[in-house]
Amino acid sequence: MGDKSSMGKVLYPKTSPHATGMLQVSNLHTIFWERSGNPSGEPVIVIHGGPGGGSQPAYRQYFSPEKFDIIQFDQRGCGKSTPYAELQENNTHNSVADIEALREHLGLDSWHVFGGSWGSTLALIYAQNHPKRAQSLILRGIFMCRKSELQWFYQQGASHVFPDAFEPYSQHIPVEERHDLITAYYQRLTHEDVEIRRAAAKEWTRWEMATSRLLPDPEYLDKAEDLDFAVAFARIECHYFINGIFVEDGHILNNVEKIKHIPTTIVQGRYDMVCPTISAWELHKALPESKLIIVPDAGHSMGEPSIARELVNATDNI
Ligand code: STX
Repeated sequence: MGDKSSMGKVLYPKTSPHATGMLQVSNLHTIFWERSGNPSGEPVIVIHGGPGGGSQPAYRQYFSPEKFDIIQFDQRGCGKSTPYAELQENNTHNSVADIEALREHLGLDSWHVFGGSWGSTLALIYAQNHPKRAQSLILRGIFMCRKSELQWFYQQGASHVFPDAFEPYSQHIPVEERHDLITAYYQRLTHEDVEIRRAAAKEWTRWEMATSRLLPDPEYLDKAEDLDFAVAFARIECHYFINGIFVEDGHILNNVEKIKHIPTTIVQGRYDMVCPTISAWELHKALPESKLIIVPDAGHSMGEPSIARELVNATDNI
């Protein structure tokens, strides 16, 4: 596909991790981490999306393997972290603490922080809590997880642009519950019947995959068919969202002063339906020294060539 060959030109070659590990972060949770690139390069922590999306081998390819010591991990309950899809003790505060625990475990003093979508949410909250630890922020598809953003994507807004993809997502829920789809999905994603959980996870995940790119990619849609991925992704996302990500609405902008001094680059696809450009714009306005790049021909995904090009450009020029 055209997409893939142009991604090949944009990204660094595939690499493998030179170290991996499991870090116990509580009595219940253990998180998977990996390290690739140059062990004495500039450290960068890659924060994945969802929450519940997991780390990906391709995320390494956004960084020069000579320049960077590339670290990624699976947040609680997803990827290779255990227990799988666990919601107990799984919240934003624990995730921030896990990033600190990993930094200390690896013996690093500070690092660059890279994250897209929910990865941008968590990167921002992490930096606000530990501003001395974040040398820079590279953020993509800004998601501040406010009620307005959740309403837009999971209830009404994106539905006006993608009514076809929205139909199976909304119709999975009986009419009398459709006024609050996040709550209706939460009930099903946490249901005792595994088949009910899996069916809901598939529709929830399909909706997000179908809307993540300017030009649809069938392979990306198949992620929703991978129920091991979909169950963790949908359950963990929905759990965080029904709890307002465990902070007050507007938390990131309310605390923006704390990160004003950190060099910040924001890469945002103009036609991002999952995390519309208004959030990137508001963040940029609140961080006047940040660099905002609005990519004219892209949606939400970092797998889109024009987004990838800007991200690689940003990491090359850190
Ligand atoms: N969730 C947005 C998000 O963080 C509202 C996200 N969307 N898709 C992903 O993450 C994956 C790429 C991890 C599947």
